[in-house]
Amino acid sequence: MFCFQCEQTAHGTGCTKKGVCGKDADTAAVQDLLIYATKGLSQVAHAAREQGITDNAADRFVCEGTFSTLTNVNFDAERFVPLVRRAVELRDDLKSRLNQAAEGDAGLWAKIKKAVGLAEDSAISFPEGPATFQPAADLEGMIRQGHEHGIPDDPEANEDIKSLKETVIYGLKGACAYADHAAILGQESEVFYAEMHRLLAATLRQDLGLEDWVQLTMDCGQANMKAMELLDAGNTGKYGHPTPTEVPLGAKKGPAICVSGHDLHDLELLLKQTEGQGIQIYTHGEMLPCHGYPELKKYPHFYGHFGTAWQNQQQEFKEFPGPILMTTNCIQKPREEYADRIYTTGLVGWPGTTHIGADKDFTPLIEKALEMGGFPEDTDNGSVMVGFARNAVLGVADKVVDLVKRGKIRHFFLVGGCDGAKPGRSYYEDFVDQVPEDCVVLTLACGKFRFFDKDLGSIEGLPRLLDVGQCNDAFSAIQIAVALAQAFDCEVNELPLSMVLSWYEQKAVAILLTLLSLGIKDIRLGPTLPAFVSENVLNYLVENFDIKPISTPEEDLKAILG
Ligand code: FS2
Ligand code: SF4
Repeated sequence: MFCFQCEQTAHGTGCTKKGVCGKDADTAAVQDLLIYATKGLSQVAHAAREQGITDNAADRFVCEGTFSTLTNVNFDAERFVPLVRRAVELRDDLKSRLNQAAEGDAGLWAKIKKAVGLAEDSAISFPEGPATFQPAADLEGMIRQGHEHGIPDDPEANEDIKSLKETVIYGLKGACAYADHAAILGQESEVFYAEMHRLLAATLRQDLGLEDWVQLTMDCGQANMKAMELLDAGNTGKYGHPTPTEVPLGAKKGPAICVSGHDLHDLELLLKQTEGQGIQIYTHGEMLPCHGYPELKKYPHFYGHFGTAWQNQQQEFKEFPGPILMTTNCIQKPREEYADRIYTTGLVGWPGTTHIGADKDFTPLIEKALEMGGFPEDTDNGSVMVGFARNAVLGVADKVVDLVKRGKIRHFFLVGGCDGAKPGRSYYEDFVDQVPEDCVVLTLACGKFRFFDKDLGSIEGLPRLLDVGQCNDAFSAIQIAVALAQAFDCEVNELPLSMVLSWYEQKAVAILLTLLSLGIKDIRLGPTLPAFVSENVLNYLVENFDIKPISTPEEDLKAILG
């Protein structure tokens, strides 16, 4: 196996025997095979779209398939077998529709060849490879095939093009994850699907140069902006705009269920199914911001938040006296102490763990919660505030602008992103500790758990620590920045705002590409830089976007506040 898609990759270069995340070589191989098959599907889907032939099942499938291969989502090799088969089935269906269309249009194949980068006089219709590949009959066979289609399958290619291709693939994985969540909430976009297929199909082309790849990387950032916008519309359209909300960190006596991941729809279904049963629902990790949504917080048994970031779950879940539902990443290998009460749903998987299927019948969790009895007594562990997404912050925009103009707020810092286990990540907590009192910290994603329960006080009633939401709420943070730039009649890059970001998995890659595609400069990124970024690509980013690795909180604050 070879995988270097996330920040904790072995030795900072690549996992080769087993993933640091727990992914084994067999699962890595079938994930690689699924990506390979999905590229073939997108190659055909892109060509078909150019001729006005679309297939929503193929669109949705590419989102789900790529999302399944994100870090810490699905570790169950068996679950990839039907996915690989489905990719090929959808691909062949689109091919036969193209064949039918060509019967009445003699010039059609010339157009199709152009769309997939083949010469007009080519003897074949699609390049050999994933557009023609046939899957093996069983998992063992697919694992063998997967070993042939891993990442370094292009030894002749230019290092920088390889680097940008992988960047686009990882960015797309993140964007597809958001698009999948959005589609579940009824928000889809032809514009996004067209870009998704075009970009994935482009990763198979041999005729594109470095400049093309730089552009495709920016296009990927824009596609992710669209995906985050769709998800924002899905979340706020269905559950209302988040409002500032106090969330208890303690416990209420009685049966309890803990929900982790990112999926608001799963949470809503669970809240409905547990109504009136005396069970309290707790969020974990990236589900914390759900407490701010009016249509979720209206449930009286949606109680509080348990634990911190995903990488602490093996310690923390042992202590939770009830079942745990994983709706998306980030799942880690369940420890024996709680292996019989952790459940997966949606695209998440861990071998041997009970999976709640598409019927979303949470009865096994409800029965488990009632059987276990939950917390023996009420406990008070303080609280945190959530719900400072764009609507809430822009609702007090006049006040914010006034505070800046009067010199009461000197600077804004967006400190957030994905968390991880490396010790160097204490930088973010130390950074927030040292932010001067006349500055405001906006935060989002699971990186916030390094400092989410700190009391930073307020500036004339405006809290100094504002939780914007989940990682996808980077969309909200961008809207806040754009609105502030309008209020100050300046560019976003001229605002007294600095972004100090942490990355871990591919959603963070997608968000970074979005920020770059919007022209945002001077981002500080840590704890280390991605292994898949080549030296020349890094130099390009530094020269054109002034992107910087984090140094120390002291030095970075001094440099920013000058
Ligand atoms: Fe955190 Fe994990 Fe949110 Fe990432 S809970 S690292 O998937 O998407 O961010
Ligand atoms: Fe390694 Fe990350 Fe890939 Fe897991 S997802 S195998 S930790 S690079």
